[in-house]
Amino acid sequence: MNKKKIIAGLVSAVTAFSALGVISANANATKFKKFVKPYFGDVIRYDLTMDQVRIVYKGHRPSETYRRGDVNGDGQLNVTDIVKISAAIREKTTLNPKELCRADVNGDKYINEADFFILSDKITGVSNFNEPYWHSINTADVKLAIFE
Ligand SMILES: [Ca+2]
Ligand SMILES: [Ca+2]
Repeated sequence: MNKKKIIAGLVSAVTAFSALGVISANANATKFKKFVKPYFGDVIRYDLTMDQVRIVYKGHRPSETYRRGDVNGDGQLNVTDIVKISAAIREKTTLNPKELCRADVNGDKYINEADFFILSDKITGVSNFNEPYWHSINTADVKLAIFE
């Protein structure tokens, strides 16, 4: 996928997201206060490093390492991963345990629009995961609470 296509895809994802009112959710915070406890299967925890996420499982199952933000686990960071986060937030789909760990790009144990924007910025080269997050996010807008 070339950069133009990625950006075009991102623009359409962001447009779709805006159309559904998720981006402007600050004005409608109460609308997004529903918490969903996702199914985490055998996952005990996940640890973020600069560009990776390590998923730790119960028992003797070895831990696994993926690229941070690679929601679908194909080794690439692209618009497909953004769309999966967007769809999960809008409850168009659910994420499986591994996808949840890979989707929480800021490591705050929630999947929400912060992850969407941070991953968008990373993919388009606007910023890296370690840079301060500059979008205004109302944490009341959380959709998926993890490990609560
Ligand atoms: Ca991917
Ligand atoms: Ca998050």
